[in-house]
Amino acid sequence: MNIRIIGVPMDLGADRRGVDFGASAIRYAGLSDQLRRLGHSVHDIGNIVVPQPESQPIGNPHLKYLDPIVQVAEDLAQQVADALRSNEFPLILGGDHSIALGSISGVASVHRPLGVIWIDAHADFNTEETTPSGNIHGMILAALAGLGNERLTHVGGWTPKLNPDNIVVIGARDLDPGEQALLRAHHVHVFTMSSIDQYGMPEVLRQAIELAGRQGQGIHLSMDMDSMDPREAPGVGTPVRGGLSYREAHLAMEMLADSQRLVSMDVVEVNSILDQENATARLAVELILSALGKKIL
Ligand code: Z70
Ligand code: MN
Ligand code: MN
Ligand code: MN
Repeated sequence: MNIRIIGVPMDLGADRRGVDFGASAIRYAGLSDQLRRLGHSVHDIGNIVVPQPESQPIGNPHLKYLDPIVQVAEDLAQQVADALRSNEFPLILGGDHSIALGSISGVASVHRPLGVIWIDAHADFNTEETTPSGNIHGMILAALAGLGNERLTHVGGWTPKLNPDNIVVIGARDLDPGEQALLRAHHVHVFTMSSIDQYGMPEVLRQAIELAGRQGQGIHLSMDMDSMDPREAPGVGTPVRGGLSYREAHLAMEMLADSQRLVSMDVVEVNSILDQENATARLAVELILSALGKKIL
């Protein structure tokens, strides 16, 4: 496979500074070399330009840094669509989760309909009405489903990018009240940590691949590293106890690789200021390798 790596040093969508180093930290952990060792060809185009928060007005407190976030999303969407048209698999390194607005808008402009598997402690399904924080990284999945502020929903000039029936959230354990109501109203498939404990990761992934790819379409994987248990991934902006184990996450990646349905992937929320000896970035590399075909035997 030909892989195009796109870094997005974005931290305008979240409160904690430090996720903007995530892409560098993942590269430093040896991503390209190890992908090449797996037999892939790797084309790293470097980082997209993202404005620094200090240089930007916050704007509407319910939609903090809306203007620059939308601007980066437009730019990233073009880059991702260009990669796909050049027969390259887009691997996007965050940055906070607001970058998925651009990555998924770009993928969905080429692969329509598109399924999404969103592995996250959160569902990122708030709107400007329900957000408790005003942080746009908590609104991205809703925006891709066509809900919320028009500037967020209309990246690339069209909406919606996703049908909620092809959206699957895995690992959720921290949802806001208004967000829960929206997830229910729009019938998003959510496998909480309780579902994973009850049915086990193999059954959850089997159903997730079936639901996200019901019409035989491609699947985008959006991997928020805060889905992991904080013991495995201390370097995230919002650690939430009771997350995925190392083995559950690897199994999920391996089952996605086996499904041969992945068309693109992003890895977000690695916060290298809060990390311990780059452990979270190194874990991100291991998970990427499993998702892109690394086998034990
Ligand atoms: C909360 C909000 C969030 C990630 C935190 C948190 C959202 N639901 N997402 N960390 N990745 O502010 O909307
Ligand atoms: Mn936040
Ligand atoms: Mn997220
Ligand atoms: Mn999260």
